[in-house]
Parts: sequence; structure tokens; C-alpha cells
Amino acid sequence: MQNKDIAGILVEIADLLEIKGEDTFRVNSYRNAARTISSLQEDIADIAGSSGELVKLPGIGKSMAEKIREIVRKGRLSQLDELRRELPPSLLEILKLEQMGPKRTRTLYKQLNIRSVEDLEKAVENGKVQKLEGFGEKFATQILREIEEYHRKGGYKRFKISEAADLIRPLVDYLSKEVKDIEVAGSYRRGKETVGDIDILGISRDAGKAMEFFVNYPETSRVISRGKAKTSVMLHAGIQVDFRVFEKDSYGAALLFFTGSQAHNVALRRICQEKGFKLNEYGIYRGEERVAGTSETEMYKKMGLPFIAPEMREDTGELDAAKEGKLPELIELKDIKGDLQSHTRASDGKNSLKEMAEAARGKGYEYFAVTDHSKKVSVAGGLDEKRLARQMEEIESLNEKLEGFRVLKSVEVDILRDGTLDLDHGILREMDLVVCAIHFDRKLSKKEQTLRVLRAMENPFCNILAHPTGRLIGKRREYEIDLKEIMKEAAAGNWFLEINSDPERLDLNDVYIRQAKEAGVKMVISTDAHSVVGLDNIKYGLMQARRGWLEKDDVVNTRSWKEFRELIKR
Ligand code: DGT
Ligand code: CA
Ligand code: CA
Ligand code: ZN
Repeated sequence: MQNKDIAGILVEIADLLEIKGEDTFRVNSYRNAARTISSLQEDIADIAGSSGELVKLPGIGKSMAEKIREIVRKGRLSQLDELRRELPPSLLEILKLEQMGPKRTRTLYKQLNIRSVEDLEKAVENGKVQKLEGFGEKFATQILREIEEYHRKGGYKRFKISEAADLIRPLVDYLSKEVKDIEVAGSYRRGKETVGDIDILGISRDAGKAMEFFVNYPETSRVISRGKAKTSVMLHAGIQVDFRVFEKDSYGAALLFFTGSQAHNVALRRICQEKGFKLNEYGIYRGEERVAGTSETEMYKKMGLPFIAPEMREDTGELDAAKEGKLPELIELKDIKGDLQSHTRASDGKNSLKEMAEAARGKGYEYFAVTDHSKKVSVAGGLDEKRLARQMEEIESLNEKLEGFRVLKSVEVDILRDGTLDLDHGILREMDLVVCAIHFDRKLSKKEQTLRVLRAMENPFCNILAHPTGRLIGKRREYEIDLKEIMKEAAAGNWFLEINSDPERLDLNDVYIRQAKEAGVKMVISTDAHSVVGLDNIKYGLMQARRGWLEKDDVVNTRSWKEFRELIKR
């Protein structure tokens, strides 16, 4: 993480606190710290190892130092996550407009409940903003011009799949009260890591009534376009939703069409043309006669194809595979027998070992690896050999009580700059499983970084390389590393690459997953949960695995612990 990224997080907190109306002194402490960090010559991440060094910097006190250490360690700050939950994140989009500072944003939010650029545009057009003190006609003209520019630049961000999921859940609940068979299509159904807009389909005989119900959804900020077949709205959260209703007979065709991807659709249309059919969102036609349309399966069948899972519909070879009967049998949630990365209160998790273990058991798993950080990650309360030994005893006594379930003694050990590990080999040898990861020195050259990882993974007790590229979606790029080389060695060396299911990471991503499979690499899907709730993220990792065409056999934590243990022996 670079200095400017860390400063950016602190500035965002300052902005949000200011919008919230916190006192100036507190707000400024974040701005001052951000200023110090961005003007610093050396890497703040390197100083952050000891809080003693940090507090020597101007404008950084003890509690600020703690926060900086948390950012360095996790790439994010829980305080910011909380603030974003408290205030609509779309307020920050408003702040990007030059005319809008935190004070103005706050006034409009408090007085007119303006939560997004969309809200603001509408309120200005309706003349509401101009009536407030300090805004006026001149402001109105300028801001409308600026918003126009903002739209032209395609100012809307893509949403992380988990963010989209949180917005979709209540919306689907709401729509289900009026419309039957609600389905979410588009990139969301294909399981893409980010979603541009939300596409929802439903069955209704009375489309007008369905649309009326849709636009009355309380989270709607603006109706973009309204018709009988399709209506689009903007939600307060700043994401567009397209809602379409169909009749039963064409519902399969609609679902197929609006799930996409567009490239997949184009390829399907070609197949239909070759067979003398016409394809659209209402069905497959021979002349005027509809010959398929009710279900996706029926549609594919008419084209001479088996059902293709939404995650594979990207026109990256799935149609040839389907024609040849060579589609993979994609891994499913029920295949996963255990989670292999998790943190407890011993390092930076929120729940105790026992709580995490019980929650994992409640998911129907057979085993569960507790992988707290090692000591190098001191900001996360990383464990040294002594504390780890104690935790291992705790796990052993817990295991005696948990029948048919096993907590694995494990650790997320840091790979040091020179490729050595952050813990004595003596203790690593005692573990059931060792997960290795990079959290520092991300800026090495590609060659150095690759050698560093390979050197670490040469250790016979290292089993899994966690989050292999280190990226955070929308926040931090991957570090330079030769993944091809890593994959080659992993395939030969009997160690595994992680698919980290944290929706901010999704690392490996879908493209790398597929490359890894082709290189003969086995992978694991882990949550990296820092709380009981985090265990649910497994579904996001699973979707990426499916997008990477993985089958049960490609994923090691679909094995029983007994088989698993055999497999990791080196
Ligand atoms: P997104 O929203 O950017 O994350 O990606 P999608 O895939 O959800 O794209 P979206 O919302 O524009 O459209 C949803 C699906 O509808 C898309 O995957 C395929 C289908 N679709 C939309 N427009 C067209 C089109 O002009 N031609 C074809 N063949 N399909 C289209
Ligand atoms: Ca979409
Ligand atoms: Ca759409
Ligand atoms: Zn990690």
C-alpha cells in the first residue's frame, strides 16, 4: 500500500466525519495526518512496524498511529467500513463535484435527503436546492453543468458483487410481493467480481401494475425511463436497476438473453442462424412460429446444446466445449468440506476460536483451519512461537469436545522479504497446515517477488499460497509477480494456490484460476474470515472458481481431511 493510498483513506474518513457534523478538531486530525503521510519521503508501511516511530511524525498521535498500522496491515480501516455503513457511500460521489464540499454535502443531505449525484441533479431541476441559503441560482447553473460533465465521463462506479448482493436482497424481497418468479440476471448472475448495473426479470400479466410497484420502491432516487416492458431507476446507493417483465412462455428466452454476456448471446445467435432459426429475448423462432422460450434448458436444447452455467457464459470456449460434450461439471457449494483461512481474536479477528469453530461446524464443514497472523504482522497482533504453541493446545482441547469435526492447527505465516518465513520451522512442522502470504515489501521487482515466493514455498511444510496477487478490488493493484512461473512450480511441487473469497480480494481472480487449472494446479477456496459473518463469503470465492471452470476435483478442500492430509504430504 502506497503512502497516497493510506492518505486517501484518512481523507475519506475526514470527509465522512465532516458530513456527519463531527467537530473540526477531530476532522482536522485526520486531514493533518493525511498531509504528513503524503509528503513523506519514505514508505509509511516500513515505518509502521513500530508505533514508536509513527508518533514521531508531525500530526500523528497514538490513536492515529494505531489506525495507520491497521491500514498497512489490512489495506483498509474498520472505522471507515463502519462510517460507510452509517452514511450512504454515494455521498462521496457528490463530494467529487468541484462545487460541493463536505459542508454543502451535509446541508443537502440533512435538509433535502440528497444522497447521490442523481438526487442532487433532480433536486436542482425541481428548484429545491436554490431555495436554501448559500446555494442560489448561480450555484444551480454551475452544478448542473458539472453534473452533465460527470455523466459524460461515465462517473458511475462499478459495485463489488457483495455490495450489489446487499442491495439486491431487499429489492427482491420487495418485488416478490407483487411479481412472480423474480430472477436477477446480468453480470450479477454470471458471478462477476463487480457489477455495473442490476438487471431484474419477473413474470406478470399486468406489466403496468408491476412497473408502478417497482418505481415505488423506497430506495429509488429517480426514475430514469419508464415503459411497460422495461423500467429503469436509480437507487439512492447510486446504482441503476433495469426491471423487465415477461410472460411465462418467453421467460426462459428472456433470462438467457439478459443474463448475457453479450458475447455469449452473439455466439448463440450465430448458432441459431446456422440452424435456420431466429433468436431474440422472446424465444427461438422458425419463421413466425416460436419453437422454444419457456426455460433456458429448452432454449439450449433447441440449439443442440446442454445447459451452460451462467458463470461460463463469456464466449471463452464454452460453446465449443458444449458442442463436444466437454463442459466441466462445475464445483458446487455442497462440495466444500472445510474452510482453510480464518482469523480469531488472537490476531485481528472479531470472534474467539471457539465461536469461529462452532460457526464453521454449523456450516456443515468437516474441518476448519484457524490461521491467525504471524508476529511480523505486529499491527494485527500477530502470534509468535510461544503464543502459537498455546493456541495449538487450545485447539487440541477443543477438538476433544468436537466430534466429527476438526479444527486444524494452522497459521498465516508471513513470507519475509528474502523468502524466509516469519516463524521457526520447528513450530511450523507441528502444524496441520501452513498458509503463507505476503503482507509487506510489495514493491519488489517481478523477478525478486517471484523468487521470494518460490523460495518460501520450497519449504516442505508450506501448503498454501494465500491471496497470490495481493490486489484489493478498486483499491490496490496486484504486486509484480510472475504467476505463470508460480503456477508451474505449484503444479510440480504439491502446494496449492488460494482462491481468497473476501469480496474485496477475490484473489486469484477468474482469469488466473482458469490459467492455473490449465497449468495443472490444484487450488483451495478459503474465506479469510475475520468474523463469524465472514464465513458466508465462501459463495463469492466459489463463483470465481466456477467462472474459472473448476470442478470438484480441482479444489483440494472438497476432500475429506484424511485424503487432504495425504495430499499435502511432501
Ligand atoms: P454490467 O451491467 O456492466 O456489469 O454487465 P451486464 O452483462 O449485466 O450488461 P448489461 O446490464 O448491459 O446487460 C445485461 C445483459 O443483457 C447482457 O449481459 C447481455 C444482454 N444485452 C444487453 N444489451 C444487449 C445487446 O445490445 N445485444 C445483445 N446480444 N445482448 C444484450
Ligand atoms: Ca447489468
Ligand atoms: Ca442493464
Ligand atoms: Zn492475509
